[in-house]
Amino acid sequence: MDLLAFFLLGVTASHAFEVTLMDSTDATSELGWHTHPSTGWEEVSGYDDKMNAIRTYQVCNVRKSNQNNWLRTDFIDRNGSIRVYVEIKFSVRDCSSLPNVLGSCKETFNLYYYEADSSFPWSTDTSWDKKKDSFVRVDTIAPDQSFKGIDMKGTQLKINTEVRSFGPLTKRGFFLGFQDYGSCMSLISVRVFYRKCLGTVDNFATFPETMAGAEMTSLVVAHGACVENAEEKDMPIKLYCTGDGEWLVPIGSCMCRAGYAPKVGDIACTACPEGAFKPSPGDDQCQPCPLNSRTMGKAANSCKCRNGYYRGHQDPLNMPCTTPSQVPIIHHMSSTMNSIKLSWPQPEQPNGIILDYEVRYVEKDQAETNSSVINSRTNTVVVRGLKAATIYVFKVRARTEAGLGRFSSGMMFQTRTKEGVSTLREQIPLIAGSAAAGVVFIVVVAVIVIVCSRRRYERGDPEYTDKLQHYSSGHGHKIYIDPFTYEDPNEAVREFAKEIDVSGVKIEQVIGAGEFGEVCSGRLKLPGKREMSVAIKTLKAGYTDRQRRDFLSEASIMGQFDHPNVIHLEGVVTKSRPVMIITEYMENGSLDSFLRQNDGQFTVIQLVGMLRGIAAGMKYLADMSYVHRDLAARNILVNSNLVCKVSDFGLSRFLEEDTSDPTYTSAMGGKIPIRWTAPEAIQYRKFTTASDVWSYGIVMWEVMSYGERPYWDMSNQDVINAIEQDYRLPAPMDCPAALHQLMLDSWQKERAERPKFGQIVNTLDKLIRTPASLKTVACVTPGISQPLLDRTLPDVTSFATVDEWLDAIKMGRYKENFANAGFSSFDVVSRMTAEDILRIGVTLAGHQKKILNSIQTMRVQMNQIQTVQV
Ligand code: ACK
Repeated sequence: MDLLAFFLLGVTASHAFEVTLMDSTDATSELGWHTHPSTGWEEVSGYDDKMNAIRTYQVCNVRKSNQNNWLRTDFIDRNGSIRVYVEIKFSVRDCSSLPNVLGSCKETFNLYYYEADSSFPWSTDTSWDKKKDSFVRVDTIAPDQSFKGIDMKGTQLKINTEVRSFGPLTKRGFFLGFQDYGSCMSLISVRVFYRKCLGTVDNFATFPETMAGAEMTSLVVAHGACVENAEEKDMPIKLYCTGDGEWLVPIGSCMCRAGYAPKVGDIACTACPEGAFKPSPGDDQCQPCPLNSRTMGKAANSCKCRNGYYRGHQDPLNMPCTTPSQVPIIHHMSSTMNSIKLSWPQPEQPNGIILDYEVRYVEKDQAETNSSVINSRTNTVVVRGLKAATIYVFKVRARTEAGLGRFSSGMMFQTRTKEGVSTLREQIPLIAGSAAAGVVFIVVVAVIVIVCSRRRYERGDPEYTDKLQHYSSGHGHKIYIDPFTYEDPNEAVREFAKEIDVSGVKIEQVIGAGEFGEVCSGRLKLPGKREMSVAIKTLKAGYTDRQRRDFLSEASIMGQFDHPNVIHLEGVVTKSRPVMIITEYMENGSLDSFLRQNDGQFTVIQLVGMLRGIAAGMKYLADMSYVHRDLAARNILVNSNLVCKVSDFGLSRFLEEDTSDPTYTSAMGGKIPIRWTAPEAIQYRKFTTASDVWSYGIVMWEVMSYGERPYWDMSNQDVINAIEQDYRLPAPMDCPAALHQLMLDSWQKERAERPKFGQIVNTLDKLIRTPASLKTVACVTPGISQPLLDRTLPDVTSFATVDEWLDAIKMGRYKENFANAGFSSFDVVSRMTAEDILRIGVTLAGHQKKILNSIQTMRVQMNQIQTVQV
C-alpha cells in the first residue's frame, strides 16, 4: 500500500504527543545562556502575554553596522528523538519606526543548532564562538508582524510564534544558536520538543510507544501484538506513526478467538459468560446456548447437549439439542438363508419429518467397525447378501431434518440354515450386546436367550419365557420394553423416567426399608404444579454400578405405565446423591399389613372393589405384555380412598442369589415367592400372564382372609407337594362362594384354562353390580380340587372353654361380655344369633361378623361335617 493510500484512509483518533526537552519559561532564575560578543544579547527579566515572570534575551544594536551577535543555549539532551521542534516566541521592532537606522537595521534572525555528545564539547568557555561555522542553520526567521513603538496606553508588543524543526539527530544532544545581525528584538521564550505516537490498543492489538520519524513525511512502522484471547485475522497487524506523531489506520487486524467476544472499542476480548457461546473467531458477539444445551463454564465455543438430548453431527452449533425418539424396537418379519426382513415402528416424537432410516448391521462377534449400512425410506427393509445360519446384530436410527436420532438397541436375528422362509412367530429377537464392547452380562443373557430360542424352535413352542421379559410387536397398543434390552440401561432411565431437580424434593420421614435403601415419605414440588405427597425410594450410599442399575431399572419399568391401578412414577433423581425414585404417595401402605391392621373391618363389596382394582391394573400390565412375577398383597399399595395399585417392578431379586428374604426361595438361578407362584413357573420358570393370574388368585385369598399368610405355616416344599396333588386353598372365612370359585379358576393346573385378567375384571364387575351374588358364603365341600385344611377355623373340639375359643378366634376382648350374658358353654354359644351378639355388647360390624362366622363353623364342626385332612 502506498503512502497516498494511507492518508486517504485517514488517521486514527490518537493525537500527536509532544515531549518537551527544554522550555525557557520554566526557568526560575537566570537562564545564563552564552552570548558573544558581550555587547550583543542581554538577559532581561520580563513578563509574557499572560503577565507571567519570564527570562528573555534582547538585542538592539540597530545603529551599528556589521552586527553578528550570538546567543547559545545550554546543552539539550535529545532523549532518543530523531527530529526536534523549536517553538520560538519573539517580538521585533519595525525598522521604519526607528530614526537614523537606515541600512543597518534588520527585522530577522537566524536559528542554528550544533550536535554534540557532551554538554561541553569546547576547550574553553569562550572557544564555542570559534566554532560558530560548524553550527547548522535551520532557518532565517522573520516576524509575521513587528511593532512600531510604545504608545500612551502602554507596550504595543506584537508577539510572534514560529516553529521550526530539524533532524535527523544522531548525537546525544545539541545546542541551539540564535544569530542577530542588526535587529531590535526580544526572544521571549524558547521551547524545544519532539513528537511521538503514544502506545495504543486498536483492532484488538497493542502497539508500543513509537518515536516519530526523522522527516515530517516519515512513517515509522509499529508491529502490533494481538490482545489476550485474540488472534491475527489474516496477516500480521501493523500501524504507522507519522512525523507529526500521529497513528495512521492499522493494516491487518486481530479478532477475538472462539469463546471470546469483542468489548466495546475493539480493545479487548472478553470470555462468553456461562450459558453463552461463540463458535468461531471473529467480531460476533456471544450467543445464548440453544435450547436443551449448556456450557461447562465460561469462554465456551459450543454448548453441550443436556443429558438425553442430542445434536446430529452435521447440525450447526446454534441448533437446539433435541431428543429424536429413538426407534424403539426392531421386528423380525422373515428370514431366508441369505436375507432378513425387518420392520420397526416410527419413533413417537421424530422431531420433524423422517427423511429416511439408517440400518446398521454386523455379524455377531464382529467389531462395529465392520458393520454395513443400508438406508431405507420406509420402516421396512430386506437386508440381503447375508451368510446362512448366521446371527447378525441390527440397529436402526431415523434421520429427520433435525438430524440423526439415536440408534435403537442392537437386536440379533439369524438367517436360516436351510431353504424356506421363517416367520415372525418362529424367530424371536435376540437381545444384543455391543459386540465391540463385549458387555459380559448382556452377552451371557443373549446366549441364554439363544439357547432357549433354539429349544423352543425344536419344541415348536412360540412363547418366550426366560427370566427377562420378551417384547413382541404390538397391534395398536403400547408394549412394555425391558430396560435390560438397552445396551446402556441408563438410556432406558433417561427415556422412561423424568429427571427431577432435587431442590423440589423434601424428605419428611422414613416409612420403611426397601431392597436398596430406605423408603421415605415426603413432598414434591414440580414447576407449575401443586406440591404433592410422594414416596421416595432411596439408593443407599456405597452402591455398586450394578446396584444402581438394578435400582433404577424399576423406574424405567414403572415409567412406561400409566394406569389408575398401577403405581405412578413421578420421576427420578440421579444427578445428586442419594439417587431416588419418586412415586405417588399411598397413605395406607402395603395391602397385606393394611388388611391385618383392619381385620374384619370392611364390607365384602369394599374387598371386592379392592380386588377389582388390582385385576384392572394387572389387565393393563398384561396388555402391555408385562409379566409381573411377584404379584402379592405385599406388593399392592393402598391409598386413602382404598384404591389399590400394583407396585414393585424391581427385577433384581429374580436375578440375584441373595436368599436373605425367606419369601423368595432360590430356585434354578433365581428367586421365587413359592406360595404365590404357579407350578409351571416354579418348575421350569414359565412366567407368563397366566402365572400372574395364579398369583392374583392368591392375592384374592389374602384379601378375603384379611392378610392371612397363604398356606399358613406350611413349608414351601409342603406347599409345592400339596399343589402338585391338586390341593388348593379353601375359601377364607366369610368368603363369598363366587369369589372362591374365581380363586380356584385362577389355580387351574393347565394355565390356558385360567381366566384372563379381562375376564376377572368383568366377573368382579358383575358381582359388584349384583351384591346378592356375594351373599352365598362358600362352605367346605369335598371335590376334585380338594381344599386344604382350613386352619382359619379352629376346631371347636380342641377347646375346653368358650374363653379359649374366643382367644383362638382373636376375640378374647369379649370374654366378659359372653360370660356376663351367660354364654359360657359351646352349646349355648352355637345357638347365638346376630342380635344376641349385638346385645352382649359387640358393636363393631367386623367383629360381629367374625364371631358369627366362627359360630357357624362351630355348628358345622359340632354337626361333624367332614373335612378333609392333608
Ligand atoms: O407397608 P408399608 O407401610 O408400605 O411399608 C412399606 C415400605 O414403604 C417399604 O416398602 C411403603 N411404601 C412403599 N411405597 C410406598 C408408596 N408409594 N406410598 C406409601 N408407602 C409406600 C410400604
